[in-house]
Amino acid sequence: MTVLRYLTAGESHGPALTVIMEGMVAGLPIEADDIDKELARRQKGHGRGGRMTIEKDHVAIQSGLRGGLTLGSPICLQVENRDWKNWTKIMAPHIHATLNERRVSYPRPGHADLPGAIKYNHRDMRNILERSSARETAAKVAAGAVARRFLAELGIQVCSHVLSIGGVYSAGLKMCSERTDSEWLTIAERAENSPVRCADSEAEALMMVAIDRAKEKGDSLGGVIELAVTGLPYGIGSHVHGDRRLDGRIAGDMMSIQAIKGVEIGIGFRSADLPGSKVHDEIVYRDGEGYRHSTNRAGGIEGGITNSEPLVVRIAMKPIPTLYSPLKTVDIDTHQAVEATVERSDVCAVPAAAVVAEAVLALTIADSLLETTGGDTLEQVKTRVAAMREQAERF
Ligand code: EPS
Repeated sequence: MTVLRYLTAGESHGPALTVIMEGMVAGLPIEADDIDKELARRQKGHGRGGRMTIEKDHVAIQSGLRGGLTLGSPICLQVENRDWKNWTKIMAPHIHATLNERRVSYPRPGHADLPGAIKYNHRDMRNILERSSARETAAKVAAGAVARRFLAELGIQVCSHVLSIGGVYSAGLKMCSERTDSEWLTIAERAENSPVRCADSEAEALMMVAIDRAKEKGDSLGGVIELAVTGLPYGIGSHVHGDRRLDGRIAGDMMSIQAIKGVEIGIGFRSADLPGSKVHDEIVYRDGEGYRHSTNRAGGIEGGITNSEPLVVRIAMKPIPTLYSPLKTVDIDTHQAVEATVERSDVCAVPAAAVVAEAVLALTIADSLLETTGGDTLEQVKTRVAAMREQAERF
């Protein structure tokens, strides 16, 4: 992040999650409701655990807005943890905390527990898991809601759907390289009403069965999420240096989300197996639209720069490491073999991760866009984006 920066703070069972965003333009209309809607979307999904019945995430806007408009100053957002009231003694920041209750000494394979504990020299791995927890993603979603609103003012939409869960794929959808802006939005709209955020009703039913089976077995499931950004002009990102390439920034930011293990842009890994003639998208000129492509295998980015086609990102989420039928591990007190700790968790959080990834993608795009356009007010950015669109049409 260069122009638009943000930092989150907060433990999963601490009092609240906080995010401070700096670099957002002045004059952007924001309501708490815009943010709460996104927080509610993140809480949904078949396969989520007990925590979601405790929380009803709601944002408290602490700074950066007046009269419903951003001021250009840092925006501070807070999401209270309702569960905090059950953890006040254990998670207390002062010296009288009851540290031995709920101490974690059996690290979970695949979790930050052990490497984090060794690195920070914590004999209680709760000191690691409280921060590595995906609860932090509520703060990312709150900040992302502001970025989304900013992009929407410029005619740019970020959307997603779940492509697979536990190896069950949505097979009934048109190839991602063939979809137009409006087809992406239709798929995302269908996904919005699905308990697994899946646009294919046959696959949806099978995904839900797979999640129920995993739950019965005490197991967990990952999956693949497809995201698209529509309405982008030519020219966001740059070829001139590696750290300005938009695809590089997206990949880094996607991999920074808890449990994300793979990222592809456009047809991604598949392009490695095909000849150039089946990979690159032919350029066409359409009156009123300007330069477009007959297909979109590149996923809307060439040379690190947006090319006005839908920007397509696919991410792989690993199964959550907390297993109710735990894997083998080692007790850090005795070095004896034991079964890993069971912390309350989700069987599958892929649908929620799609909402988180939308938020993070909105932040990445908003940052890169602001770097390209400059501007301190929404009106200045709107004028600049309109000029970029006009230049591409006239070119
Ligand atoms: C989550 C909150 C967490 C977990 C889950 C997601 O709350 P708790 O630990 O109290 O149940 O449900 O986090 C994880 C699976 C994880 O590994 O950290 C949330 O708000 O999304």
